[in-house]
Amino acid sequence: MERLLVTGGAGFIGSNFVHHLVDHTDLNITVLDKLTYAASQESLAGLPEDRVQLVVGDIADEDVVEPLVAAHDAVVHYAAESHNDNSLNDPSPFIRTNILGTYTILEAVRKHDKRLHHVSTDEVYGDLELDDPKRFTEDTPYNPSSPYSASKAGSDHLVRAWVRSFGVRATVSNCSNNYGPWQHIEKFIPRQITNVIDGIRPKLYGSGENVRDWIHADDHSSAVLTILEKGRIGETYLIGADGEKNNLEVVRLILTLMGKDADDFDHVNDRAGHDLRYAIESGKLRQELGWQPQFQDFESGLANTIEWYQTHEDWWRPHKDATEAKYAEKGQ
Ligand code: NAD
Ligand code: TDX
Repeated sequence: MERLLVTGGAGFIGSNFVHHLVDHTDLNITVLDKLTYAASQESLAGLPEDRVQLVVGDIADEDVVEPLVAAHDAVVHYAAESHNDNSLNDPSPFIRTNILGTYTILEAVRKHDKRLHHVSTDEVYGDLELDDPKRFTEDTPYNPSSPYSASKAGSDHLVRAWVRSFGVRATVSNCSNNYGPWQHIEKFIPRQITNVIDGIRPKLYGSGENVRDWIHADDHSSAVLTILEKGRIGETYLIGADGEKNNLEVVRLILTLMGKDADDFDHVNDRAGHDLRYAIESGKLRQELGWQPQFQDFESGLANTIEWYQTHEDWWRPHKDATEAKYAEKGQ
């Protein structure tokens, strides 16, 4: 494998993966990205031009996708509409990009017999009760709750069907909630960090008891590369780093790390259909493929992330007012 096509490589996690590839492989990388509101070309700045190329285009556009797939050895597919709250406001781009876009990629890899790794989310499994001792495994039945997670579930099913029906050489990974630098400030952790910087009280949906299983984006990237290199075709791997925390704990930690009173937050309107708890059992990936997360300590990973947002205000500031105005319309 010499040439890799990375869709959505200008987004939060895709760009982290491109940096990871530059540092840990000799691959030449083409990023295919539509540069939506969620993308950031700055996240790719400074990478070697002889190894990383950006093509601006839509994964649902067959005329763009097919020749690119033909010219590469494998595809790692990150491109998606990714934010649950946006999917509640307007599901249409989620259906188009996440379902039709994945279908377009699948038809191209089928035609040109290329290896595919499809990046997905633990949200396809729905949610767990707060007091349930179980975690998600590769055998958990699909039960998505939101338009976003349903569209990702649909994309996973398409990949599985193309493997079984057409012999497409694909793997799938379902990862838990990522945090780290370059995450759009619409998402929970960067929204609250930038609120505190601005002197705004962090905003917790509902009771704040909802649990997410946090993993640093660097660990997600190393897991995806491990699956690309060593994963068994047709298999699904769950990616997680034993990082379960409820939203209340995360907000209190952000406030404390930023030198504020831990109770200095507000409860706001809950998200419609808000999933209670996600939790990943990642034994298959660890035991079969030998992967281990590097960020074992959430508090220090979060402290680094806070520092990154404090020192990269130029990057997020232009998006802050519009992001908050959208939330304000819903009392969030
Ligand atoms: P993001 O929203 O930060 O980035 C998505 C990228 O995809 C952007 O650069 C955007 O421009 C691009 N894109 C969107 N529509 C496109 C289209 N039609 N054609 C080409 N490019 C398009 O998302 P993220 O948080 O980096 O998530 C990346 C992937 O990882 C997604 O598939 C998501 O479902 C999955 N995932 C995310 C998380 C998480 O916690 N953020 C967890 C598990 C899985
Ligand atoms: O202001 C907020 N207040 C709040 O309490 C926001 C933006 C969120 N929340 C809550 C909702 C969730 O319980 O925080 C939790 C995390 O919210 P998000 O950052 O929106 O993430 P989530 O909905 O859990 O989905 C994320 O993880 C799985 C990513 O956005 C998805 O792309 C990924 O698939």
